[in-house]
Amino acid sequence: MRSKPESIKETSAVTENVALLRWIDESARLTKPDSIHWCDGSQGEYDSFIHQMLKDGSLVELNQRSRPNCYLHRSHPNDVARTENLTFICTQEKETAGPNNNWMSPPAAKERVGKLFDGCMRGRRMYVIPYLMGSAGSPYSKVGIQLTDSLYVAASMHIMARVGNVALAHLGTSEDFVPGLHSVGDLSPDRRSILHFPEEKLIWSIGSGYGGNALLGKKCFALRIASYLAMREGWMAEHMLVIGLEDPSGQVTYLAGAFPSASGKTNLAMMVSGMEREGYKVWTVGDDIAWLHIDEEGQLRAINPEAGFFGVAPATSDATNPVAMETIRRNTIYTNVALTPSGEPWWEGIGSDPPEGLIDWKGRTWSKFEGKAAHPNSRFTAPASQCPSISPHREDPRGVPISAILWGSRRSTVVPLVMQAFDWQHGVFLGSGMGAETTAAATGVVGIVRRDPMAMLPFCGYNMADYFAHWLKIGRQLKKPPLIFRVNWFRRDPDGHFLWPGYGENIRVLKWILDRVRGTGKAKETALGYLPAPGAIDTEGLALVPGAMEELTSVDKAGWLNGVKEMEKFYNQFGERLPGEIWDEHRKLKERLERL
Ligand code: GTP
Ligand code: SPV
Ligand code: MN
Repeated sequence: MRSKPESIKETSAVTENVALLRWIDESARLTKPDSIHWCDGSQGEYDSFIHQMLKDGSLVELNQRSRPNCYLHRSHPNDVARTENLTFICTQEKETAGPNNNWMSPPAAKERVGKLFDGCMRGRRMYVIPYLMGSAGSPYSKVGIQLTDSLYVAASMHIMARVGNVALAHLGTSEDFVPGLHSVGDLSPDRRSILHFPEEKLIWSIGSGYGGNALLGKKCFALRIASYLAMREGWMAEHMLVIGLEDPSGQVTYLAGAFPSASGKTNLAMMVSGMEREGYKVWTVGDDIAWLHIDEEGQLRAINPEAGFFGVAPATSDATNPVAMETIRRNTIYTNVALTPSGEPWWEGIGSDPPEGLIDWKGRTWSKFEGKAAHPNSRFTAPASQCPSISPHREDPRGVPISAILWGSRRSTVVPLVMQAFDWQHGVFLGSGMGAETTAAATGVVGIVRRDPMAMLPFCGYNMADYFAHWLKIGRQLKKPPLIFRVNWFRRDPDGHFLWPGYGENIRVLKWILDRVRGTGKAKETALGYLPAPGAIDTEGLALVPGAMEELTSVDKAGWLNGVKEMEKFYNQFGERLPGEIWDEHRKLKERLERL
C-alpha cells in the first residue's frame, strides 16, 4: 500500500487484513474525510455516538425515566423511506439484473456516482464499521464492512448487526467480505443512488441516511447481494420472518414467512398468541430477513442474520403488539415519530389520544388539521435480545429447521385468509405470482396492487426468472420440502373494515398450518389449493361478522381470473428465461378456474 491517510496508519493495528486496508484506503482517497474512526462495537462507543448526536442536535433525548436510553431522530423530510427508483443492480449484462431491477453497467455507474463520492466526506469523519451478519461461529455468517459519514447510521448498525472485533475475528485475513461505501452526500434525491455490484460483492450508497438505503447490512447486503451469492452457492437469502410455534406438548415447529414491506412480518414474529392458554405460543427468531441453507440431511434450515429490529411504529400498541412495545422501552432509537411534551414517543395507533402540545415528526407543534403526527414509515430500532419472546435458538449456528413457508401480502379482496399449495412447485408458482398492495415503506403511491414475487421485488439482486428457477431447484434438493401456504390478514368488507381480527388471532391460522404439517388439519381441495374445511379453523370467541369465515375461505373466480391475467403480463417480461414449470402451473390454475 502506498501512502495511507494518517488516520489509517494510526488505527490499522486493529486488523492486518490487506484487502480490507487497501479498500478503505482507496475509499478514503476518494471521499477525503478529515479523520477515520474504526468502530469496535463496544457500549462505550455507542454511548459516545449518542452523546455526540445529542450535542449536534441529530438526536433528541426522550424521557429517561420511562424510556431509559431512548432517543428520537428526525430524518430529512425528503429522506423517509427506501427509494426503489434510485436503486440499481449493476451487472455486466443487463439480462443478469433482469426486468425487475433498474440497471446500470458497472463502469457507467462508477463513473457517474464516483463523481458524487469524490470529496463528499470533506470536513466529516469516516466511520469504519466491520459487522457480522449471523451469529459468531456460524458457518452461514458473513462479514460486511460499511464506511459511512453518518453517526446515526453507525449507531443504528450497532443495534442491527454484530459490530466490531467479532466481525474482524470472523474475517481474519480472508478477502471474503462485502464492502459497502456510504455517504449521506447532500441528501438530495437528485443526487441519490443505491448501487449494488453483485459480481464484485460491492455496495455504493449515497444521498440518503434512511433505513434500507443506508443501513447497508440490511436490504443491500443481506438481500440484494446475498440473494445473488445464494443463487451461485446453492442457498437462499429471503425477505422472511422466522418463528417457532410451540404446541401444548412443548414441541416447537419453525415457520418462515415472506411478506412485503409494512405487511405484518414484525407483528407476526412477535405475536402474543390468542391461544396461549391452550398452550400455543410464538417464539421470535427473526422479523425481516432469513438466510436458508440445506443441511446434510436435506433439511431446510434458517438463520436470522440480523441482531435488531427496524420496525414500523404506527399502529404498534399494547393491544396489537405488546411484545414490540416491551422490546422498545429501552435502548431504542426512534425515527420520525411524534414527541409528547413529557418526552414520550407517540404515533397514530399507539393507543392513546394525541396530547396537547404534541410535536410532529418534522419537529413542529402539531394540530389535528395537519395530517399525521408521526410519519407513516416512522420506525424503531431496537436490539433483538430485548424481545420478551426471543427464541432461545435465535443464535444457533446451524439455524432452525423450517417445516412450512408462508407467502403473505396485503390484499383487500380476492385472496383467501389461508390456502395451502398442492406441492412445492405449485407453492413456488403462488409465491412468484403474489400480488401485493404497496405501502409507505417505499416512496411512491400507496395501496395499488403490483406483483411482488416472494416479497422480493425490490430486493432480488438478479433476474427474477432465474430466482424462480433457483427456488424450484432448491425444492428438488430437499428431502422433505416445507409445505407452502398463502396467507392474507388484510381482507376487507365493502365498507373497508377488516374481515379478520389479525394480530394475535392469526395464531388460529398458524394452528391450522401446524395441523396440516402434522397431517391432521381438515381441508377442502379447490382450484386454488387446499382451503380450510368448514370449522377447521377455530373461531370460538371471535366477533366475526356473519358470513366472514365463508368469505375468507372461498374462491373468488372472477378475481382470480383477473389475477391470472396480471400474472401473465408479469411473466411475459421474462421471455424464454421464465421456467416452464411456472407457465405450467399458471395454465393449470387458469384451467381449474375456468372449469368452475
Ligand atoms: P417491514 O419492516 O417494512 O418489512 O414491515 P413488516 O412486514 O414487518 O410489517 P409490520 O409487522 O411492521 O406491520 C406493518 C403494518 O401492518 C403495521 O401498521 C401493523 O400494525 C399492520 N399489521 C400487521 N399485522 C396485521 C394484522 O394481522 N392485521 C392488520 N389489520 N394489520 C396488521
Ligand atoms: C422494508 O422496507 O422492508 C424495511 C424497511 O424493513 S427498510 O430497512 O427501510 O428497507
Ligand atoms: Mn418489519
